Amino acid sequence: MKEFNRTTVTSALPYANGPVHIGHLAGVYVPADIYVRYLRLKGEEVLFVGGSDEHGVPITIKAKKEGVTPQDIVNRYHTIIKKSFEDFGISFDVYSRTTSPTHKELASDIFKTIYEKGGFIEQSSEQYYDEKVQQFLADRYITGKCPHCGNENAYGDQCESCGTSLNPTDLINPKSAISGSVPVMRETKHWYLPLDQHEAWLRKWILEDHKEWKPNVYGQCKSWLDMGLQPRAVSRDLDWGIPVPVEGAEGKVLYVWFDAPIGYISNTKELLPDSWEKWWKAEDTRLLHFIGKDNIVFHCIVFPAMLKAEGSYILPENVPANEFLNLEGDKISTSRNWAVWLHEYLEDFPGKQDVLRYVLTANAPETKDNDFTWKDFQARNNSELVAIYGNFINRALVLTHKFFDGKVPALGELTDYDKQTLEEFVHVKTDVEKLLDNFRFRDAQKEAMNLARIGNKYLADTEPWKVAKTDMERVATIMHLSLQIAANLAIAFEPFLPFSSEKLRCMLNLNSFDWKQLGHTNLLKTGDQLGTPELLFEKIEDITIEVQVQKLLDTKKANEAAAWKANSVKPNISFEDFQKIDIRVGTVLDCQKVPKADKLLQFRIADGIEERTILSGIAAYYPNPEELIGAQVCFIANFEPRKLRGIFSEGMILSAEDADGKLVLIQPKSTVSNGAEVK
Ligand code: B3M
Ligand code: ZN
Repeated sequence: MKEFNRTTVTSALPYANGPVHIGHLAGVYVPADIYVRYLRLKGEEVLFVGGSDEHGVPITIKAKKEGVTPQDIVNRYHTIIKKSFEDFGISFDVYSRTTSPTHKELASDIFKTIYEKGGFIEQSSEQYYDEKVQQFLADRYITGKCPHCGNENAYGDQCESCGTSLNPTDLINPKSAISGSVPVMRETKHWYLPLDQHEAWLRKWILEDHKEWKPNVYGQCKSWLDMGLQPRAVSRDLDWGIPVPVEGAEGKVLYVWFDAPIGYISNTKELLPDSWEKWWKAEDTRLLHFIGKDNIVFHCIVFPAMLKAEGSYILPENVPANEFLNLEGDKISTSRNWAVWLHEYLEDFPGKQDVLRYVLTANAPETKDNDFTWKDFQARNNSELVAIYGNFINRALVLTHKFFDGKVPALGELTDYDKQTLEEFVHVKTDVEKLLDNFRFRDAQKEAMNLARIGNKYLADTEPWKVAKTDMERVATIMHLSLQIAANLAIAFEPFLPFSSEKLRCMLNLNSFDWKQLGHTNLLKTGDQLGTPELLFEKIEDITIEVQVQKLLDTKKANEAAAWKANSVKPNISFEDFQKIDIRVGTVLDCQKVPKADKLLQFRIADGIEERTILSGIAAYYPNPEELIGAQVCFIANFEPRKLRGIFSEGMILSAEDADGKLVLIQPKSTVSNGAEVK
């Protein structure tokens, strides 16, 4: 076993192209924060690094859509994200960004070092190029028809309709999303990290030396390694990013996944310009990456290969990646607005950061994807935080104020039941520790809650409010022990529920506490004066939850409507195409049902020259067809005549179809002459 003297904890750098939601918090930031707070309480040397990931194509696409610069976009979201993390008590030592000068310089330097050591290979390949705007096209900037499902708006990297991963060359009729023109193939040169050359040491390092990694992480690495590693391009033809710092690389930037993980290091350097290296280069530093499962390959294979190629950095000791959190049974999605956004949560539940932290940890997607539901949120708040933890603390404090003027009463003789209770709770420290050391945060939090359960049961069983009528000495002992348990709870819950622990610390008038004290019964001294009791948690009513559920239902409705609209938009046509259709106005001379065809109406139309018959499938929506006589309608005059039910139909009458399938005739608002052209 290696000996470590300090720990560098990183948590994935969120893309600064949108706010953060509960999925981010549950998968990465809350677990990382719990772990860091735990180490700090133990008095260990620890550094918690975060920051925003501000490069990459999606940011440029968003900027283009809004007509602003990518820098505007990242400035906006960096501020929002940073504030959300502060609001939720994610206790970063530094939260910076990958557009900082320190980062640009360090990422550049690391690239140069690897380059000079011969750690890259250069390769040319053919890629789509937009001649109109003279630019190579990132995969996301190419759209076309999906070869699998026929969706006309698939992207060069993925079809969002059927979910298939694509290469730009898979698309049928590819088009540049920038100019709309048809892209051409053009040769371009890029730098590749030859992962194949790193495969041997990576295999040993992960598969043999790190068998202790979580099964989901280890398993994913193993399957990547077993498939065989390929060289990966670390540069892109793009104008947003860090320029590739070698000659002949004009117009090329570092691939976002090359520069982003270096952000961990540069943010450390920005915070500690003189001592950053010990956090990244000293052999007695333990490096941990907290991430979501989609980032595993980058943190376990690509980034370590980069660091190894550079030569002077340590490698991660562990990468406790989580699976995903779903929301009410559906995948969280930024583009579909299917999320609980942290800034919105705080508007609706001010001061209730710990409730969300608690629920997200209780449901943490540690070993498999998990689901967040508002009902569960309410239940955990009301029947765990309020009914167990909050209730115990409230009773312990209120009774002490009532019977002993808020002073810690003296401990008398212990009964067997007291001793039994004490025995139960001295384990807590070891139990919680063991779980936290293994990144099992949900079970660790459960143990902390068990401590509150013990306290609650102790008060319920000993009933000091009854004993007070006969034996105040006994009440003193009960309250003394209860207060010690309360003080233990403040410590045990600090990593999980920092706001509540701080509140409790004030109520107990404790100066400070540390992890070592956990499991002891001398945290408060007889005669100590307590602070004013306040409620730690409050009940959440049904109506509050219904509002949240309704909000999601509204989102779902809006999404369905949007999908309906998007699906029905056909590929563009030219003006010439449009001119081929001859749409005219005519007056209905006669209109009746077609016998034995319940959908069809037979129209006799005055078309400006003569009369014609047209059949239309709208009978269901016009139950009294004779009422249409005299009305004007629009019809396609050059629609190929065809026979329906033995009747010759010469044209097509236009109607609009509503979201529910209902058809409504298209009619001019005021009378025009028959035969008038619609254009
Ligand atoms: N920004 C991806 C993500 O948010 C990426 C993580 C970078 S960590 C160096 O999923
Ligand atoms: Zn598809």
